[in-house]
Amino acid sequence: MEFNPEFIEQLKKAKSLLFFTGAGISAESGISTFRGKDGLWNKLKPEELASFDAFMKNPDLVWEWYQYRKDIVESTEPNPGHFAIAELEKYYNVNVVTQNVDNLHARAGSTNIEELHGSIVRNFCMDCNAFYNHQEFEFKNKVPRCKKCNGLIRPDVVWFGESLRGNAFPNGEKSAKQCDICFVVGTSAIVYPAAYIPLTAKQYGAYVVEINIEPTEFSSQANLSLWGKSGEILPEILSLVISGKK
Ligand code: BV8
Ligand code: ZN
Repeated sequence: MEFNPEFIEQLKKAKSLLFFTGAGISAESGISTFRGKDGLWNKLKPEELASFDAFMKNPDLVWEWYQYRKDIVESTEPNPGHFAIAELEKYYNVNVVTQNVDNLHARAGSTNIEELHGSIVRNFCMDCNAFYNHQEFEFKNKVPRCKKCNGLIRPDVVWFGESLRGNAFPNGEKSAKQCDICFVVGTSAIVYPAAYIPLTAKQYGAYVVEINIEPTEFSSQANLSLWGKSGEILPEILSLVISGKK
């Protein structure tokens, strides 16, 4: 891929990069996206399963769905897109702010990661907040109970209508305000408040680069859109940097 001179110039003078990622960066790892043609949300409406009410109405069904997704996630590997971002830490101060719950950025070796919507490999008790991480539970289709208080155990993901937990969003905002280049990778950027992150980066003067296989609602906000698969484009950007054209 030929990169435009302005982008190469921006890469040369940049010190800190922000990668705001969505399901598209994990598509090449075999994890289906949400809104793509075989997307998760084509088969069912988000609020039907990814919401607190759905869990209260039928905890076993919601638990089984997350165990099914967790098994897929654990049987896949990060792809060259994830690895390129981790590798760029050798040349820049890199922050990853992701909507993905698949833990693949961490498995690829990225160190500064904010998981805005949590992680599918972590679980906690809804009553006493005891954590149950990376554990195999007896039944995949029966919601487990807390050993301490017998409360329901749920996946540590943010459901629709729930506010984001911990400092992931404020930390993400901070990185957005400080970055020189903000890469918006594999996301339709329509879920809020996550989608405020790249808008904040733009507002604070970052050079915004979208990487997607097709235009999105965010495309008009980007300084540059690179059309194609993130698992192919990100390694090319890495080799551009390594080949000293930095
Ligand atoms: C909340 C975890 C506060 C669970 C997820 C303001 C305006 C409008 C609506 C709202 C608003 N504020 C709040 C809302 C409601 C809602 C919302 O935003 N709804 C949307 C649908 C309009 N937001 C919330 O509910 C949030 N909470 O606001 O709470 C509050 C609290 C109390 C009372 C009032 C307010 C919580 C939202 C978090 C929900 N949890 N995930 C789980 O995973 O099960 S969201 C989930 O869906 C993902 O995390 C992600 O965020 C989103 C999916 O989006 P993408 O990742 O972008 O995936 P998508 O498939 O859409 O796109 C993939 C892209 O990749 C495509 O563009 C495709 O072309 C591209 N692609 C594909 N292959 C490749 C590729 N690109 C490159 N390479 C490839 N190979
Ligand atoms: Zn408990």
